[in-house]
Amino acid sequence: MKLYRDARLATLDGDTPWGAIENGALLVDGSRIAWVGELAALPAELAVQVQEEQHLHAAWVTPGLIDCHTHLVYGGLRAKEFEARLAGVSYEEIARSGGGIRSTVNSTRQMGESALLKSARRRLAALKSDGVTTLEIKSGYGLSLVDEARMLQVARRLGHEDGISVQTTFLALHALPPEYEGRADDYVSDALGWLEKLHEHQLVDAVDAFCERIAFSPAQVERLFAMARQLGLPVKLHAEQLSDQGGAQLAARYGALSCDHLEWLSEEGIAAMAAAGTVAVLLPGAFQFLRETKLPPVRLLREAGVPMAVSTDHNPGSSPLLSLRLAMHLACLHFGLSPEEALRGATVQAARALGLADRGRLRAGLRADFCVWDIDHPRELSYWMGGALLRRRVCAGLETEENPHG
Ligand code: DI6
Ligand code: FE
Repeated sequence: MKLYRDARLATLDGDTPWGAIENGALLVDGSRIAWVGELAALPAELAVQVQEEQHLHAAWVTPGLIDCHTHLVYGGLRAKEFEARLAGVSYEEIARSGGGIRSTVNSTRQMGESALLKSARRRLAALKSDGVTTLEIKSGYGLSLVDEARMLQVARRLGHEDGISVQTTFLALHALPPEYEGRADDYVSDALGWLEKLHEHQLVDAVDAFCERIAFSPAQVERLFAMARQLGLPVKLHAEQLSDQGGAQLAARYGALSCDHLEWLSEEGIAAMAAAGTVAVLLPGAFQFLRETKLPPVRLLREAGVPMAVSTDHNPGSSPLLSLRLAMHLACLHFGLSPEEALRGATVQAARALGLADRGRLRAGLRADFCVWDIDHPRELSYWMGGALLRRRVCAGLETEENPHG
């Protein structure tokens, strides 16, 4: 076993601030944490099993960061659209005139698996170099069986590479592709068939949809959720991002893992999420990049006891954000999270949003996913706007080499 010692641990376990442990040690057995605590308390029967010691010189250690909502795999960019928006055109106008998600669909359909893999891997490297050890990747820029399958294959392949764990999500109900213009219900019917096939090939860990005026109606989303339930797949929803569609209540009725965005979330939606144990995933990158002004009801969510996760929503149209730490910073600044809530949001609550019980904290028995940081206090993770703070990153017990800052 490998002992990481002389650490300051932000375990995020228990009720103490940050779950902090001074003079801490972390014992790793293969891919798992075998023991966490004050070094002086390490049981003798474990101490004799230590084969290797790493001194961390009082550096802070946190759980590995978890990015629970990304659209990392896609072709093309939307920087021109960004310019148009700066000149006054709205995101919804761009979407309605055939740009937006559809333009990314065009580019994605033209790219083969290896080109998609290469471009996504570059973006993934940025997220990893800032502490991400688990991320979710959605489909939703293919919008046909073969193109959605290719996106999910790429996500799976990234997940088989060392130093990262990937959860895949089927998001065919993201936008209506041009060949189905005026036939949204037929598209939904076809997408249900694709879901069955992709699930058979074990390409799908969860099911998501974009419930919005410019996307799919609650009734259409419900057909998808009913199929997901039949297949035993968990659901989540892009809900109340640009308007209140009652998506949160619908998702909660299906026991959704999470509802994401939530700027227009109603009090009924909050109550439904609280009752169902659904996580609220806050996406301040999209809020900022779209220059939204309507804030998600963070205070009410907090009062209702709804867990709040924080994620990048990385995508080319509404959140070209490649740092989960910067998302934490933006969640504090725009949405009023405390730095500790933001860190818990990108670890403990993000794990919950993915339905993963084996990570998100530093605790014996969980995966050995953790980060060693160049900081004097964990609040700095939400304070700095960028910077190279990560010293070491361990994923499933494996220390990966890609970080140049060590
Ligand atoms: N909401 C979003 O913010 C992203 N997808 C979604 O359903 C935007 C995706 C894009 O503009 O490409
Ligand atoms: Fe999204």
